[in-house]
Amino acid sequence: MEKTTDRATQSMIDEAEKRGIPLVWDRFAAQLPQCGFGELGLCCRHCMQGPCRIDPFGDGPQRGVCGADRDTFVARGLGRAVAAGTASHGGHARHMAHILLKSAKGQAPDYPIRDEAKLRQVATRIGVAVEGRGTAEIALEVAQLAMAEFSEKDTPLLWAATAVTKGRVETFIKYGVVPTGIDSPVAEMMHRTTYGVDADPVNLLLGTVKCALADFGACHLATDLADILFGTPQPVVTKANLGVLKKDAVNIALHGHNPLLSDVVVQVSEDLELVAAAKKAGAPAGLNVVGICCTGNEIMVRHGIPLATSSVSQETAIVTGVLDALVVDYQCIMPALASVAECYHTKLITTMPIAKIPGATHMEFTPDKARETAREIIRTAIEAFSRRDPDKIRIPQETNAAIVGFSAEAVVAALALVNPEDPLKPLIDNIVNGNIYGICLFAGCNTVKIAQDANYIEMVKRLAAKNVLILATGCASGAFARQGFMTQEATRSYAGDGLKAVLTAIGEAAGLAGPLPLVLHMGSCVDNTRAADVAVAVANKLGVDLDRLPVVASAPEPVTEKAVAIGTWAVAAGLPTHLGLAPPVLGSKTVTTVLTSTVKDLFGGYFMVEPDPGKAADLLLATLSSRRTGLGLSA
Ligand code: BF8
Ligand code: SF4
Repeated sequence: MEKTTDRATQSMIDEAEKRGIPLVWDRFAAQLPQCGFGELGLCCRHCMQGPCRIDPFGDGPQRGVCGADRDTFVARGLGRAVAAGTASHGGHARHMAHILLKSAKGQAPDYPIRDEAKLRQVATRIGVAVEGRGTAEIALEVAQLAMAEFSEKDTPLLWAATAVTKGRVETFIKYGVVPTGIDSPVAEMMHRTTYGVDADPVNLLLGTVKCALADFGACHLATDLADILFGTPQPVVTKANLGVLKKDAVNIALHGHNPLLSDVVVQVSEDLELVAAAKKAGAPAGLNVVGICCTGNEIMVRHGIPLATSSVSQETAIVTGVLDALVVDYQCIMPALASVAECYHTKLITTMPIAKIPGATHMEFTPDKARETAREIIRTAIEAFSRRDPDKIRIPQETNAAIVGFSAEAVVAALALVNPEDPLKPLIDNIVNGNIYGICLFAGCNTVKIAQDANYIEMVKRLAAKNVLILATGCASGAFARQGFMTQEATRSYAGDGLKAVLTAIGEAAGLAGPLPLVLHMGSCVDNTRAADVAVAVANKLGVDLDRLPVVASAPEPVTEKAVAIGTWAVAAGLPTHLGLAPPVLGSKTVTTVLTSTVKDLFGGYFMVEPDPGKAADLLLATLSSRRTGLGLSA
């Protein structure tokens, strides 16, 4: 099977094979055939009377030892996946809230408030008074409210309820899925899925939606607070793919999710003393900071830091032989990085107390010593540089330019250049007249089960040709950046005439001397809420709810439990959501039917699973067409 569509990644796979270094694809091959029970969601290990399995063909056992049936198995499994995803985004968000609180109290000098406008905007949205108040005072109240989101309250989660349409809130109340905390739905899901609690698949699925809406709140909170502390992304030109690593520089890759450490490393990497130290160590180009995965996206959209690679291909950054330090925080970090790093001089550095890896060096990050830790990390990288083995250097030359940094604010600002009085009007007019047929948000990962980027490339070409405006986050963004779809050339080559005209009008107004890029990079996975913000603004302006908009989502190469949580809130938000791989639910017809069809009657959104990217694009186009018809627009 083809492993990747990317030449640079392929050359690193070949190099690793030559050196006898196993990568993710080799470990996957060693797992085949994977367990059919697990694939279908038909195994349960929730108590010690198990593990239990249900025979998918109906010959063997149809119930676990306790009597749970296939529907309960599958619904419980999905619920726990969403709970894990929510716990991850919740952990990330809580971390941000702690630092904002410290910052507001003057206890975190390394974290000043960099975006006062965003602070005031968020404060106003969540009902904090801003008139006549100073930054620290507002920040303190916002941070206190943020902290309060994590425990159980008797009011809806602020960061969810204030960030969706009124209609959505009513729908969520109607079906009893309003989260009143970020952590409590996670705990509740663990409770209701333990031995002998909830056995009703539909009840479990509604609990899953509630948990996913807590995930939405957590993601939104993380994005808002990151913008307040580090700045709201604005368009910036940068590069992506392994060719951003430099032979003549000390290369430091930042990998994981939370910008708390990575942003500070970027700031400190400009320290002239450290740059001089790198040069003195024999690296004439000084320090070269690059990103991997969502931490990479965070610093890419805020500071234009180039993205080396992402997701499934993360190990290949080490195989270049020039990665001096690989600094990780948490989530989506393969433990295998340690064994690959062992074959090279690369220093793998873990930084979070909850995310250590055997074989890595742990340099604990604490907010009161952020800059100090960042300096120490950079010095460690400089030291490692001197141990490079020249025989092992193989840097692929491929890079693509990428125009990134399209926060909701940046999108509105760009539109305001076309119509200052009413920025959303040009977007809505063009949706109405069909120049923009609809909007598709690409999110999620790259998986070892699909040739890397293949689905993204095929789908984006088909959708853009039919004038669908493309937004992207997370490793979907990584794929499009690496493959050259975040360029003006991509717009010229692949956009349909209507879309091209709109992107060109906005790009020219923005002084880009040409169109906006074909794919708008909105940020990391928590930043999917930026896309939701745009959709909510459009819905409010049109006076319809989200479940009627010609907006769809797709995770064509999904991997993680976080992606399952995000997909679930997208569905609850009313978006038809495509997955390129089925999660482990196919063992239950009931659950599968609820997720792909019944849920539509409740929330308007639903899941579609289609592995073939061409067919998936057609499916999304047909969905957009029926949404358009529903609004009385030309299909
Ligand atoms: O949160 S897209 S592989 S890096 S889970 Fe992970 Fe998937 Fe990438 Fe970002 Ni999102
Ligand atoms: Fe088996 Fe029930 Fe225990 Fe699951 S909870 S392992 S189905 S006995």
